[in-house]
Amino acid sequence: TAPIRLRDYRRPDWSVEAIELEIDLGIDSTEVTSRITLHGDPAKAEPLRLDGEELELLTISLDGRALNAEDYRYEKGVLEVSDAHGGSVLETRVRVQPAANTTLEGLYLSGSREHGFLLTQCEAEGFRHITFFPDRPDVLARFTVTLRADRERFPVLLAGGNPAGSGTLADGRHWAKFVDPHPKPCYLFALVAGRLENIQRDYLTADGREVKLVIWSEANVIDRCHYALDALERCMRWDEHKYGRNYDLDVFHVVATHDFNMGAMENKGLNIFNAKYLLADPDSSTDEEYRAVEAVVAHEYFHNWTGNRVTCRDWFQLSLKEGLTVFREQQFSADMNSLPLKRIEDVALLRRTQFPEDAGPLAHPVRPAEYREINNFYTATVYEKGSELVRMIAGRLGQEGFRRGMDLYFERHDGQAATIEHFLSALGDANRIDLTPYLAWYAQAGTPRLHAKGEYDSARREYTLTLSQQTRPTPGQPEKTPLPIPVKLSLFDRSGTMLPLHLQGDAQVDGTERVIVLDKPSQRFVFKHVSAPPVPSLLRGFSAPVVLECDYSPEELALLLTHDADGFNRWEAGQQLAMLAFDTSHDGNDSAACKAWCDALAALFTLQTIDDALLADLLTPPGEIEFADRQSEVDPAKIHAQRQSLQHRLAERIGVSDLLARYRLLSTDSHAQLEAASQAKRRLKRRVLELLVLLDADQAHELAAKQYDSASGMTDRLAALSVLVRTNATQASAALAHFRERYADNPLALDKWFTVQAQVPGDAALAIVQRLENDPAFTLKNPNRARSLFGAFASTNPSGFHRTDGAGYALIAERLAQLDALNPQIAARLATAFNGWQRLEPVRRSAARLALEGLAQREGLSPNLSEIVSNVLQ
Ligand code: HT7
Ligand code: ZN
Repeated sequence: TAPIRLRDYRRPDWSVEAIELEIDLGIDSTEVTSRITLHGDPAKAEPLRLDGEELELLTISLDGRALNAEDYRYEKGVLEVSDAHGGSVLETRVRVQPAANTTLEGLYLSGSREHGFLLTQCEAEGFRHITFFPDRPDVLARFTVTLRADRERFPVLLAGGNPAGSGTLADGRHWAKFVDPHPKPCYLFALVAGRLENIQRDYLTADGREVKLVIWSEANVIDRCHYALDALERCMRWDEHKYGRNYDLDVFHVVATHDFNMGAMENKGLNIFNAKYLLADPDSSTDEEYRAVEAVVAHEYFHNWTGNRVTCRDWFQLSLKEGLTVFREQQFSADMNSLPLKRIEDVALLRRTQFPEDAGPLAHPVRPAEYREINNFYTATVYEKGSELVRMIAGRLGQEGFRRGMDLYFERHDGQAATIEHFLSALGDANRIDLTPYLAWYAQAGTPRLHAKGEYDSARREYTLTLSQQTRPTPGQPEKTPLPIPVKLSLFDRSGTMLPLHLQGDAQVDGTERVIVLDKPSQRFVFKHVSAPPVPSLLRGFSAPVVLECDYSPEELALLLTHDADGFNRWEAGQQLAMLAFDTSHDGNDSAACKAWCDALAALFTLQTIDDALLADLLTPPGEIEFADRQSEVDPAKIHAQRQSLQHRLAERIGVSDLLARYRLLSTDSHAQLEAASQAKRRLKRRVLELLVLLDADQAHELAAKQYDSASGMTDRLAALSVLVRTNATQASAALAHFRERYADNPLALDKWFTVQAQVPGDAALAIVQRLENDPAFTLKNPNRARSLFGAFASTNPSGFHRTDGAGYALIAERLAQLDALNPQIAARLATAFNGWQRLEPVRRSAARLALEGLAQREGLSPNLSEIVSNVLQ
């Protein structure tokens, strides 16, 4: 298929003022009657063309007149109708088959035929699987929806908008009607029908609206929805306070399902969540999962303004809603928890997922110029890098300026389908600043390298910082332009004190931290009155999504690791130092960097003045994927071994007795509590155990087994299980068997059981995965379960997946083909695990190529999987 291009965008010839849907729900067969009131000028317009995929057309009429075969044509996903004009009402009746739909797009069944429920997923182009419509985000219509179904089988009927009546029908059936007063694109349509329980709460918005907040789930898990309801209330208040945004309907429904392709969906008034991001309880959720629930609830809620009230003109603008909403969620989570810890978590995620994407064959701009399958563009680049772009711009405007800009954005574009240009214009106009130079960030793929070189002139007491930037070519973009890169910085003296900054050209001293902007290939910045060679702390808080290259000495990095007041940069100095240690330690010889890293961390460990959670993060070197990202020829087994040896050095330097003493101290806490201090203790305790096992496996295994048995919450239990399983302890099998039985009826917990085993490092992993895929609880049909095993293996276990014999690749290629026949979206996403294969060492590289080429040649691959496989192979 030909790609769809941004530059070919045309306004729609036809729009839809209103749509009335009447849906007769059944598991095997559902009939959808749609009446759309058209708006358009047929004199100028192309004939009316509506999208519709695999719909069984039962009847069709225009302005009350049944159409004959010559009046319309339905083929290849398009319904063309000849005689429509502005004001025409087109009525169609179609049949769809929810139970047979394994793609989890459109209308489908979650759970079993007997007990499951029906639901929809329409973003990006799922509505065309339900009825005929111009399935594009710039067609906004008023939705009226009537649902009809058997009352016994489907006692709960929900759709987006406000409730507008319900009643009884003959033959045990009933109906419910919903009217959405806010025009919306069809990707925000949703319905849910089945046997569901709820918890609810009244909420009064700041502008005086009484809203019912209702969370729905299957009966057996409704008790695990309370945390999400609390989180929802928190984020609603926060959005009122921080952005002046109020909720705008009388009800807000949220529904949990175990069968979902992504994390959650922001359908207007009826959010639908992957249960993984809605359910939480201490017995089966880790601290990290609690935070994820809070974050995803907030993300979806924030979409009500950034995505729903102001939506996207076309799917190229996806980051307009996603990048901005990720940013808003990151701000919220930082406010609710800890700013530096959240920043560390987000930057680590960016480096693990987005940097490799930007450095390989799948690289694309935050606003792609073309796509074949839009579902393949819900990427780390659009989401995470997109958020970093908003953060840079927000930093440029300052807190008040950004709020002013956002207010203007909402004022100008409420009820519209907007573009990234609209967003930048509103932010810029509100602050009289030209933000158009930032558009280049949206258009250019690849991670810029920021090179920094400092020179000290003792005679003039000047420090000159030369910054330069370079972005490597990416597919289809051989040439790169310089971007505006805001660099937040401070200078430290050798005792670790921050220096006042006298930047040449500035009228006066500007504190001890400031932002300088590099917007040329190279620029010099001169700092005056500097009495001794300083240590620069650059890119503080990760002020731009770039790779910083700076020739720091180990001592300089150790100084920042010990003294930097910016928690993020402190962690960053440790990461850079660990990288240096990794690069310079060979054959068991400790380099100066390795020594400096271990010494600095051991000192911080002993001091006990640092927050437990931050200390846990400081004690964690970059992950294997991050190490691989810096190498031109990658040997994942070697990287794993080298990283292990680095951690071994650190453990030795701290010493068994200090580690043990700290472990015992941390074990005295009551572990089921959610308070930040308790969470921090659990995080550090896990890290200490992971270091201890490198020094004294037997003793650590005993402690882990005890921790597993006595754990009062999932965080401690899973940490212990993971240490036992990954280090092949004799106690592992008993713990695994216990876990398997204890959580037999809890799919989310069981997913963790699959994952922890799929992450066993090295060649042992493959046989484990092969055994587990034959477990009766394993199924490819459920995305969470498929991800918990194959996703964990292929995307998070490099030393397990990348075997020299290619058996990991062969297995995944085979399963991709099977998965593709069921659910192309999930198959395509899993296939991105092959990203970066071109940089593997030659033996693995040819094995990976063989597997990919074999997959590419298979008949009948979906457009989703074909696009990823062919792009990865480039
Ligand atoms: N906006 C939502 C995207 C989404 C999605 C996209 C493609 C296929 C299935 C999907 N489910 C949800 C999620 C979000 O970013 O909030
Ligand atoms: Zn989103």
